[in-house]
Amino acid sequence: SLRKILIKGGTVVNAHHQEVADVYVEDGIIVAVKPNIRVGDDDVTVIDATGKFVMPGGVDPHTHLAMDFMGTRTIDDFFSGQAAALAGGTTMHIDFVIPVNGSLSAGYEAYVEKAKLSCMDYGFHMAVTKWDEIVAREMEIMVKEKGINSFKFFLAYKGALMISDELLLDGLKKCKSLGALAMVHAENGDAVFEGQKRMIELGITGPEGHALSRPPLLEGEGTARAIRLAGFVNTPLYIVHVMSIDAMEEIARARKAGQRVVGEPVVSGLVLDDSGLWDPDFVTAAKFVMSPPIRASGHGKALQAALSAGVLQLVGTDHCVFNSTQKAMGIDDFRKIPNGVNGIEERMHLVWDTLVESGQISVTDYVRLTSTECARIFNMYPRKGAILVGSDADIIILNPNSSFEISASSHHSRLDTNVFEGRRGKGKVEVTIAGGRIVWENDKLKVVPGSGKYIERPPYNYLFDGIDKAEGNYLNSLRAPVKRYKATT
Ligand code: DUC
Ligand code: ZN
Ligand code: ZN
Ligand code: ZN
Repeated sequence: SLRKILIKGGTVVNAHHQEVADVYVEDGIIVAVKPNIRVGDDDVTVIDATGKFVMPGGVDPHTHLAMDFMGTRTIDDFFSGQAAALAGGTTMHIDFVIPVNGSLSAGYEAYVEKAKLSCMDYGFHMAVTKWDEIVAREMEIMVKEKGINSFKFFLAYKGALMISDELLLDGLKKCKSLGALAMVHAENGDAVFEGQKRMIELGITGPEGHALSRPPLLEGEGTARAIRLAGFVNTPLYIVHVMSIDAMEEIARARKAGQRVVGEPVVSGLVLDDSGLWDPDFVTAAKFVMSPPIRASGHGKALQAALSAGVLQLVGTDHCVFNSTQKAMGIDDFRKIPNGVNGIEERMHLVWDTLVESGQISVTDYVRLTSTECARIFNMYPRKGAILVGSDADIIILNPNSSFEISASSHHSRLDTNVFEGRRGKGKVEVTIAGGRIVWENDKLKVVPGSGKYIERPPYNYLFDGIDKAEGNYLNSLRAPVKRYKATT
């Protein structure tokens, strides 16, 4: 029989519009959105959403589940990480496939295996960490056959994932020819390496050395360089984890000049500051280590303002979690602390409390920043990111009068710490519906490994529309070569 859910009386919110309406779901698809829906059957699950917001489930553009990194593996896999996501109102994420010895197809196969545990829908981005004819050909296969339309290039992690400007240019050109979106981790890896050495020489071996070794100016440099090289190739660019004013201002400048650049802050960068890195307790300090680093107070506020002003377009998490014992790999040397913090479970609550509850953005903006814009950019809209007839039934019900509190003792991730420990706020996700199933209700999870689907993302991105004819395009300002005549005597 059909799985039927009727959500009554809530305020249905999309990125463009909100109104009081009912939402009716059959077998994982939204089949009606209008006031006063009546369904005759008695096998319908009815949920009263009066006084609450009914919104598209969160879509997290940036996660690392079951990733092998810095000599260990993240402790949230595709099951535990997604279960945590669902408990926090996120119903889909896009994870980064890391190549195996530079091979994209080997990386892809490994992630297909890892994702078999999935309990919600997911997509893949692909990292590109070396360059040759095989990699170029594999990129094409990923786009044309595997539903991956976004590739990430690391300007940091020297000696591991880092690429040269030459490779970046090759990658940008390849992305452009495939209609795929290029993404960058924008920090100057050579300078970071130098900064790390300097800290160790100064005897600063603790977690605070992490922040001191890679200051905002190196993120500004990486961001500016990537933006300018993307401008030179004339292809759109997506900057992941924008953590600093320095990077944000580069994005603002480029966007103002008409360049197609997207900036993604992450929830840790929006709401935290770097003071935790100076905590005298190593475990407490090490849990804040991620790259680019969480910045001094002031950066987060500026990133919030940039989001509300439209300079930045969507919020991710970079959820990439390591337990205290894993973080302790770097007890004598911050360079060995596995980089990463949590956020997949907390993003929807913290963005609501920080931006909506404080009055910085509207409820429709909230939906755009946490769901719709991600679905649009990565070509899943309106299947994802909308409460419309025909969309997937990935729906949350948020009670603006209820409150949340964050703690490692109650979260659903496998992580034994929480970078947002003790935070509380208004606005709680009371119900999560994923793929037409109620998976989170009354503070209880009902999740089934293997129930999540892979979402293919064909190579369309609206950021490419008319790009080669757009004004301000460097290539369009090229003029015909000067005709020169040989002197005759
Ligand atoms: N930064 C992190 O903190 N973790 C994973 C990779 C990255 O760039
Ligand atoms: Zn309407
Ligand atoms: Zn990164
Ligand atoms: Zn990341």
